[in-house]
Amino acid sequence: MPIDAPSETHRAGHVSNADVAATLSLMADMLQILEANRFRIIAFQNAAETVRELGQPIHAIHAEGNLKKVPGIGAGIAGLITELLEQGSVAEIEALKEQVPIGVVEMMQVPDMGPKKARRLWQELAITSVAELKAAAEAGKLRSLKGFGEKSEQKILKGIELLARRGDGRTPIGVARPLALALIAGLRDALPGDAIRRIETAGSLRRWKETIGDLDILVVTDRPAEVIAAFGILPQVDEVIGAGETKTSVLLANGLQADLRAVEAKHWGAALQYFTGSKEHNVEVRELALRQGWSLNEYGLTATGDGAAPAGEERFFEEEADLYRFLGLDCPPPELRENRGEVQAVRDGALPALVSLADIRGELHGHSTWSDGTASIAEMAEVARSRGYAYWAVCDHSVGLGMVGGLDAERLHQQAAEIAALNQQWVEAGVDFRLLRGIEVEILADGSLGLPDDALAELDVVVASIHSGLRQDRDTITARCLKAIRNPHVDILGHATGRMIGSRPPADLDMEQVLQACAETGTVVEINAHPSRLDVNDVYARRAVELGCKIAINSDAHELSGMEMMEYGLGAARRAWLTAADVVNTQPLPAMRALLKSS
Ligand code: DGT
Ligand code: CA
Ligand code: CA
Ligand code: ZN
Repeated sequence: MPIDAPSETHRAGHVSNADVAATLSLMADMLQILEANRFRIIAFQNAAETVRELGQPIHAIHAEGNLKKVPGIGAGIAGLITELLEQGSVAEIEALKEQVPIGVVEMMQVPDMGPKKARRLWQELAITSVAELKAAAEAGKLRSLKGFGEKSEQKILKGIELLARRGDGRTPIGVARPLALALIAGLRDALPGDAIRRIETAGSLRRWKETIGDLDILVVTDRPAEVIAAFGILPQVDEVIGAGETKTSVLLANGLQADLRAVEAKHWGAALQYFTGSKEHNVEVRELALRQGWSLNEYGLTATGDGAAPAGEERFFEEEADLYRFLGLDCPPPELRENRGEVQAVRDGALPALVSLADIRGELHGHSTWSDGTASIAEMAEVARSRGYAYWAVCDHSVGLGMVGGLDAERLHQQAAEIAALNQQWVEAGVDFRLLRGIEVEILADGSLGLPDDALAELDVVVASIHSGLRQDRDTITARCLKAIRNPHVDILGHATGRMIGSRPPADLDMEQVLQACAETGTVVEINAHPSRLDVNDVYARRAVELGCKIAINSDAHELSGMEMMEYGLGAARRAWLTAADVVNTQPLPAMRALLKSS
């Protein structure tokens, strides 16, 4: 927060969505430790998640008087957010901080700790921080507490170590997904062919969230003991932290936890539904079920007696879709299950037909050895063709990007000759594939571009992006970006925020202004599919389309395997509710070209 905040309203503008979400989460945590009303706790948890993923600045929503219209934010929480935005703090939270030491809240982050244990350690042993907890466990002081023993002391120490090792505790999907697929393949290899009847990932991975807390794998087997034993000795597994008859939890070498659950075939539908989540989605579905007289859990439905079926009667589902159908709902794609309106849509039969890999006809951003790529244009084109694409835009870096030997106007001309020769071959051979001439032009510190307009004017596709000066202040970097968007030759805004998941925060852009400018000028917004970028993210992509923008999903490939990252971009696009019509590179070449601003 700036020290020289000029006015109350300006200062309020600097309370970010992340700040508000963190405050709401803190509130939920403190209420949990104080054993407050469960529904109040859930309300704060849900509101925190909603705010964290909002596509618009919350202070803008507040300024328009629309806080209470945000789904999941009731009058009470809206009042609290208002207080935070206007005063910079919330009286109720300040009062709670007097009651619960902040260190006790932090203790809840230790795996397996939870509010109940944290409360007891605080109340009964006067432990008020993670550091004190560690010291007490090392000194063997926890075992004096009823229900705690030497084993739980070791577990807590292990948990504290893990907490330090894994930072915020979440793993980028680009790391987690290959690990999950390797675990599943390894398990299949290790067991006789008929041991595993079904196996699938659930949880956030199945929903294609950009970061993964832990892996959830479900399996149908007649031999759970064998499967659980085999899972624990897979090469990726570092340590088994819990094994029961139908469930085991392991830690992988990188600190990621994986939970494997064996379920019966008749429970598969309900189990997959339950463990796919999200928790927020499940809460809504459970409520719908209850209204029809059924209580829903991970095994199936049980009649409450309030509906047509007699109390206690059970229903099981081999398929997830059967469960939804029984409740009169369409089965929502996992990517939508975030309680962002999908429950209403499945009730109304109004689910969108989400874009999928089969819709993708080409890519509009990728690199070759002409800049920092590792493969030639011809080699990259071969991969694009083998993926069934009809076009691939050669978009190497322009000059203006310090470290890379970027292209100037002269080298761009030389490159044009190589591209024309390749295209000529395909024309002659009657092959329906074309390379497009493009550039990834650098948006310089002042918003001018790395190449002059006349050089850009010759090209089929211009992607403009920022690679340096990402820490400019909000007004400067927003103005810089807007200037590039307003250039008539710029077709696509590349990886807009510049974030690297888990290592570099997004630039402090006013994304609402940026996306509005894209909509006004017809500039396509990129979802950069690389799993460490996923930029723009799902929330901004959805907002972009709401504002009238088109989207391009590009893998930004720098090597032959780079185009395989497309699936992560599709995950983000699907989480953004995008259909093929929202995405320019689902169109055949002439139609795609017509959608570009410079066409
Ligand atoms: P993560 O692991 O933090 O990336 O996120 P998830 O969604 O994979 O969450 P996780 O692993 O804690 O649980 C997997 C799913 O199990 C979750 O999405 C929904 C379901 N689930 C877990 N705990 C609860 C719960 O307390 N209530 C309900 N309704 N569902 C739950
Ligand atoms: Ca999980
Ligand atoms: Ca889990
Ligand atoms: Zn690039």
